[in-house]
Amino acid sequence: MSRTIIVSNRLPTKAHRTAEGLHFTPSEGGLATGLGSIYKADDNIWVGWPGLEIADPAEQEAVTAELKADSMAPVFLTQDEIRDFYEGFSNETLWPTFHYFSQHAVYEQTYWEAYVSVNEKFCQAVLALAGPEDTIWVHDYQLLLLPQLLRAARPESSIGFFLHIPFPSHELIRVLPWRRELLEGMLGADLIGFHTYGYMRHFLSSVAQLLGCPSQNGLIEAGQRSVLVDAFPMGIDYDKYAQVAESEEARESEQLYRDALNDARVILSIDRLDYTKGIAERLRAYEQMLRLYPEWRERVTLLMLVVPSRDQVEKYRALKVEIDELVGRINADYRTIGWTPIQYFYRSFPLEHLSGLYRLAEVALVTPMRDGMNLVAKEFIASKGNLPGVLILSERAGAARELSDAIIINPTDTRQLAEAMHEALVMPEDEQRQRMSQMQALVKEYSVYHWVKLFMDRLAYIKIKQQTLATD
Ligand code: GDG
Repeated sequence: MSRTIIVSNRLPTKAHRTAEGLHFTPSEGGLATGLGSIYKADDNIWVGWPGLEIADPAEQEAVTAELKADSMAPVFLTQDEIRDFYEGFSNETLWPTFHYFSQHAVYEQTYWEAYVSVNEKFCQAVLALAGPEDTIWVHDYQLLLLPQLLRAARPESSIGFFLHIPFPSHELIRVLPWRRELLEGMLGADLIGFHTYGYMRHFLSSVAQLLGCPSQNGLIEAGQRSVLVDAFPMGIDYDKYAQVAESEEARESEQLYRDALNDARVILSIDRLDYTKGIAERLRAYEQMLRLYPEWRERVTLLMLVVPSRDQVEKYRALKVEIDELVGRINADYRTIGWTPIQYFYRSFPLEHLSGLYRLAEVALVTPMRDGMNLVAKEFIASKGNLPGVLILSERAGAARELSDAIIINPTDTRQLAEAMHEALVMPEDEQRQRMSQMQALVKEYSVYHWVKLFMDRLAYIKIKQQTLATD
């Protein structure tokens, strides 16, 4: 029987070390919940790193047994691999380059070597589990070499690859010293998926310009093989978010915040700590809004959650300091005895709590500089039910291609963003509801389940098509 093997850098569960030993909690994020629908079905397996160094062989064995019971297979990374492959090449080379922050990118041969060897390590882990009939679905920028490594070992296998971050213009890709190896690595897949047609076009042009591989209608001629490239905008588990928002816990936490904020209007901002998310720019725009429209002082609060992320990487530490200082200064300049302009939390919240905040907020600010998709925008919409609310969305988030009923802004245009906040706060309720229900219909229909099915159907289609092309 054929199975699906999902491979991503992180498993959908995270290991934590406490005085009592290791324990596991679910990872945050859409990938884990979305693919949860398929990886637990049948004999499917999820291969990935449990998010922590586990060096002791006896402990590794125990963890492997525990995760196996939950259809997961761990890949253990050493401290050096975590530093050079994960923090290094993945997060200091590829992440900034693919998000148009080339000025932050580090080009370091030892990082590259670790990236190659960890991709090989993942390859061995997958080969140990996957039979020739199994479908292998590789995820994201940490594993760009894996499709080709698997292809070399299993020429006939069904291999899919999905990139969760933007694919930038070939002008950025060509800057990378290892651009050829990275593109060839991806081309080992039968199907390569992106969130938007824009990313897909950039990929096709990189492959044409840098590898000389032509394509037609998304079908690339890569040597003897045909590789299909397509756009699959990722969705969320709509019903889950809609249900949690109706729960007792979500309503309680909504009320708790409403009372504590003295019924002020709430603008919500939720992100992982990342320079791509436009957090500092958003704060400056909020300050400008308070300056331009002083009538909102004492009547509106910016509720800002920043989830700690990659805090071993220097750029992230510097960003944290910048945000701390900006929040401190804006609060000091504008606060009154009964009002704090920005309520800032640097931590992760449980889902029910998050859901309460989605319910509470009248305006959600999703204003990244660059973002593959952005699931927070979709979660806000799914959580709103019949409540009004306005989404302010950056034109540089993948989600902007679908959510045209949001107020779409350019995140570097501080003035435009400040005006958009005011516009959102004064938008008539009828208009809010109309825009919201249109976005809800779309997010509900194109859920994560739909996304998985579409990808799997296309992968099955290209395998059949390859056979007909080969016999023609
Ligand atoms: C990458 C791409 C693409 C956040 N804070 C808490 C929490 N979250 C959850 C959100 C959401 C997820 O984390 C963040 O997803 P995003 O899509 O917004 O962003 P990335 O983490 O950068 O994800 C992105 C995505 O992959 C999928 O392809 O959309 O563009 O960068 O689900 O709800 N969850 C909990 N507590 C928090 O405090 N429980």
